[in-house]
Amino acid sequence: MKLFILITLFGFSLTQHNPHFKHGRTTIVHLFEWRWSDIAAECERFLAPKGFGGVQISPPAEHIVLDNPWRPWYQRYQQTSYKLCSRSGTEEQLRDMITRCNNVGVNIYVDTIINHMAATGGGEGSHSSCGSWFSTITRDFPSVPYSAWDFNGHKCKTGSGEIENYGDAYQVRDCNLVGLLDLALEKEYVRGKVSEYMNNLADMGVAGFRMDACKHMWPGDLENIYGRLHNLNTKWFPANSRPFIYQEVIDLGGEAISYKEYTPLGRVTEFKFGAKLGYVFRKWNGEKLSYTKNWGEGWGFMYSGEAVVFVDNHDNQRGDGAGGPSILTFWESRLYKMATGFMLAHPYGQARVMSSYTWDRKIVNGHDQNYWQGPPNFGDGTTKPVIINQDQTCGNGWICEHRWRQITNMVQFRNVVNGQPVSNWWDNQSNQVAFGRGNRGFIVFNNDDWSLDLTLYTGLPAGTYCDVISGQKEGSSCTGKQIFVGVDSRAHFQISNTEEDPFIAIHVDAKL
Ligand code: AAO
Repeated sequence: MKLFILITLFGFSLTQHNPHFKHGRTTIVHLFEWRWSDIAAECERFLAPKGFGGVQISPPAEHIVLDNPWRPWYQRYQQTSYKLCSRSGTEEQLRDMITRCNNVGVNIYVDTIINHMAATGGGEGSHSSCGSWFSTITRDFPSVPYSAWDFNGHKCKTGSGEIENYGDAYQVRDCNLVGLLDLALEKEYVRGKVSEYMNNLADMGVAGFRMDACKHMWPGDLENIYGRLHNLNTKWFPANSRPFIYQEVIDLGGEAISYKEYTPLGRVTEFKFGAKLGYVFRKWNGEKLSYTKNWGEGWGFMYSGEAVVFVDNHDNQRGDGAGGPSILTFWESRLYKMATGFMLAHPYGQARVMSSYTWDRKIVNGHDQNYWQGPPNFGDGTTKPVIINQDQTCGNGWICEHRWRQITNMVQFRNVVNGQPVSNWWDNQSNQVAFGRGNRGFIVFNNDDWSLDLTLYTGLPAGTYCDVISGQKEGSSCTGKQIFVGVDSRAHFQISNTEEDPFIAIHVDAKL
């Protein structure tokens, strides 16, 4: 019996918690709404050389095309079939991207929508990305095919057919989420179709799946579907590798459904992480950076090995999908870089970096009127390519946070210190903190309104190190600050509160 429990715990479920990174890499970047051909190029020219572990891609399946509002990003969360042509490109381009990214050791994780199809208001016709006909009126999606039988209508007990109360687990799982036609995942036929879709992607070489809207699916249905998935393609992954599964469950507490129902099946998005981190760096609600001494489980987060963490995601960076006003985004770049630096320096959770595009932000009464705006496009709705400027930042409206030097270099920091515990913690009981990761790296933050000027024990071997925030190591010199670690492992740090980036990070791979 004990052996059986051990096998189920470690043999089956925990394998789906493993992202299968290569070459000691540690971090996922969400290239939100990028075209497949741009992602392929980015894997080769930037992500692999800089040490990114993988990319979360936007949903690749056929989706509705909406006119009102005009081509919103969220049309991709309303699928009309499992054909692989989307706003990001064709099936051939998708396959080419997966191959090229795998060939340089960068994994692909697919944003996967199996809870629902398009929404009730979607009408009928062929306004979908591969031109497939569908009807949300009669609930017909002949290109799958699904028909009315395959949806949950009858099971939902609310008058509107919608989720009306998040305190009722049955409504949340059996009714429509914002009008999205809810699939009957207990049906053998539906389970077969969604797993066929996922297996098609697994066979093409993806490393795993970001499972959308898991709160709205019964864990038993998910367990059944995950159990049908093929192992990863052995062209790029060791035999018997299970797909990495990370499930979107928004659990800030106070609802009927707990993240705990999902962690045995795969990892889960920890939404408390970004919300709390926002409070800490904004110094709202009396929060202080020094309170992060027990960051992680000590703050009521799920177990580190179960969590996927992020400062912001594609929903809450626009003010939706949980997190609230504390969420930091590229719009507040100074605090955002610090918060992302903190996430990447700290060992808690599987980190995901957001990479965004800009939109005409217009906040009225706390709501962004242009929440819906799709990626940079040519006016006819086709997505503009990502262009790379002289200074390695992106153009054409793409923000590319992952290319900001401070963030890229912290992704490398995380690789260099991987496996090392937090060590040599120091704080001033306010908003100045420092900590190391064993004898591999050390970071110092000053989020107070006064300067930091002191000598700290780093745990690092003696030598001259390049700060990877103000610059980096290039050849045999530093382009930014230099930090001298003495034979006693102590070093002097000076950070003015008025600096562009009031933090310093050093690691053994950036030693002269
Ligand atoms: C669009 C329109 C809708 C329209 C619909 C159909 O916006 O008005 O009815 O089309 O025509 C995306 C977009 C949606 C879009 C949809 C379909 O975000 O705007 O709808 O595509 O095109 C819930 C779910 C969660 C979901 C989140 C957005 O639980 O799974 O809503 N996220 C994923 C994706 C997302 C996508 C979908 C799912 C659908 O990441 O991009 O939608 O595929 C509470 C609950 C949460 C709930 C939020 C809703 O959160 O706990 O479970 O998330 O409410 O905002 C405090 C609370 C916190 C609460 C939060 C509310 O912080 O503590 O618990 O407030 O913000």
